[in-house]
Amino acid sequence: MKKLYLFLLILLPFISRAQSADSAWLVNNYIKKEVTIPMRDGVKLFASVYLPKDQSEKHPILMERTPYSCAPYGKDKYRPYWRNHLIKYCREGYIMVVEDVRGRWMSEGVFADVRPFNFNKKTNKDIDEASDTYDTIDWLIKNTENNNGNVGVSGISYPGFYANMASLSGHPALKAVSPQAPVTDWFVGDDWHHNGALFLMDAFTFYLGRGFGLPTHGPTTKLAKTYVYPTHDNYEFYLRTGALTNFTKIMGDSLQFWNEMMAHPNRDAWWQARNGRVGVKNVKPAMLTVGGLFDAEDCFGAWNLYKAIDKQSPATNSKLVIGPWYHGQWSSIDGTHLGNVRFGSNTSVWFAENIEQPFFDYYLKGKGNADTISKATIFFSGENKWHKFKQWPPVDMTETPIYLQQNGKLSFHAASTSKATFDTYISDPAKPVPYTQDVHFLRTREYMTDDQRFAARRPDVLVYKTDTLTSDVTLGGPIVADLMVSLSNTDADFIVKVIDVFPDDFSYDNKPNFTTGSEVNSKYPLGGYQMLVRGEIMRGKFRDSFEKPSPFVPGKPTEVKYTLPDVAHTFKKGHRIMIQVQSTWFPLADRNPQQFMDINQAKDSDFVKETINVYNDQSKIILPVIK
Ligand code: PG9
Repeated sequence: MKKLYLFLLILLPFISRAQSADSAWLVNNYIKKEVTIPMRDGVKLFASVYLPKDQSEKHPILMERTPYSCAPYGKDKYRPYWRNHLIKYCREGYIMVVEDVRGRWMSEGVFADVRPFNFNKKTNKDIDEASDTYDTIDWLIKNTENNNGNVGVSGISYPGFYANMASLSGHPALKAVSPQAPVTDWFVGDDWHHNGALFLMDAFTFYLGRGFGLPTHGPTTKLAKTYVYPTHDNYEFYLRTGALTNFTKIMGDSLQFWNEMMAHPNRDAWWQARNGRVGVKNVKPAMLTVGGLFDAEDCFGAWNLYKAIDKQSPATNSKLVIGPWYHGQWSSIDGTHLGNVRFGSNTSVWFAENIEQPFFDYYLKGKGNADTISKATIFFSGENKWHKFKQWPPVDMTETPIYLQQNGKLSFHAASTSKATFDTYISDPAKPVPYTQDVHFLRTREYMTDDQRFAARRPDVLVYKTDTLTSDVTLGGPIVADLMVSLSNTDADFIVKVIDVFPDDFSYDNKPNFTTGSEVNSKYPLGGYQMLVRGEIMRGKFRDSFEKPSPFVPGKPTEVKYTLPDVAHTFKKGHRIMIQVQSTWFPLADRNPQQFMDINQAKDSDFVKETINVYNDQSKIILPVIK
């Protein structure tokens, strides 16, 4: 890895020289205005508007609405568009707008996390993020010099949520929207919960670690105070702190959304109102939904918002791009690798130049032809190639079961035995299975492709693997885990991990090429690496219903079936497919007390060990195999 840093040191001056030239260019060719925009209910939202000095043609508007601040504030301070591909939009003459959403930073009003879409807006008092977008666009079109009347909205993650809401605004000037890793469903798959299990580290860090949720009193440019952690070993901190009620005590009453989450342990109307997949009907703008195969935050949102629009708004011109990216990596200058896993090219630069900018140039400037962008453009890791599809999942995808068999065998062929056999482990919440082998303060993004050998060696992780593959196996689509289990208690979590086992003599032939395009030829040995392709948790009590959880009957064989986010991966010939099954994934997910109860109200004394049986042959993983 030393050579890698050396390589970076050589490269960095070139990157920073280019960026300083771009920043000088931006300041010389753009002027910045700070405006307050009146919403229909009188609340004023604050926005920074970057206008090209060029008056030779009328320019489109590209907007981001964000809860993370349109900083820097002050009309002489410029947003660092030069740090990534957005500078290319400035070079193309776009009017760039960033707006603080209602109740955040310099905007007036009351903030609401993932504010529910208001299906029944009747008066000017009935507002939501869609109506705020409508009012913002209307004002910009009427008050921004030299605009060409076309508006685009783009945003990553929480701004991706606002982009999705923008697409429901109905404003005729809004021609193109790109929700990227959009926050879509915080109970089933994004950020805060996966299948009802709380993503503890992300939620606590976001709300208290970053002070996001702490109350502010009127427009401000200052971040609220943040929590001082007693240790930077996150496994230790979250285990030592214990039950969620202890975290709620630390939060105090200041964090409304944390308290609301704790008060809604099941997917009730409160959660459904905050589900960005509900109501994406009659979507007018062209849509480009973007996500990362290895996005630790909103991988679910990208795949499933696209599917929701396709299903609920079939007339919409809706396209999907999924690359081998961590959260937001597509907007970075380096899309060549994640952790130890290499992708063979700079996928971020390719996306920016061949998909995203042609998309907006076509719909906002009438330049080029976005019809050349396929319905679904998907990068397959493992083979490291982009593929284009007319639909997703692909028409030739076959749901193919692979069976968890005795002695750790994994086979596409069901065993003929009728004798019920099972594998057993003891799940101990006092010694949960770590989500990564390293010690960290914050959640890593590399865990999404990290080596899983640390887990495979634990007695509370079941491991199943195929023989060495004699030909490639390509997966494209959602994975379904279909386990037959029995418990000694009345609840448990299940984590299924789909893993690509590299051959013992595997090595990458080159190091990441970052942005120069020149490959540094050298070996990068990863013999026996167990690459996580997809992992997902299911809180067992929600196996039949997220609305009505139910206990397990101790000792009774019970089916736990759930969907893991889509994958696009080729297991190359000579590799093996591996499945790992475990019941803790810490501190990524909160621990299950392993008895049926409202986990948000559990006390430390409620956490008990549990014996878990997984039945061979009846347990299978349904893989989306593409012939
Ligand atoms: N996915 C991140 C997030 C969104 C909303 C709440 C908490 C986290 C993000 O990057 O915005």
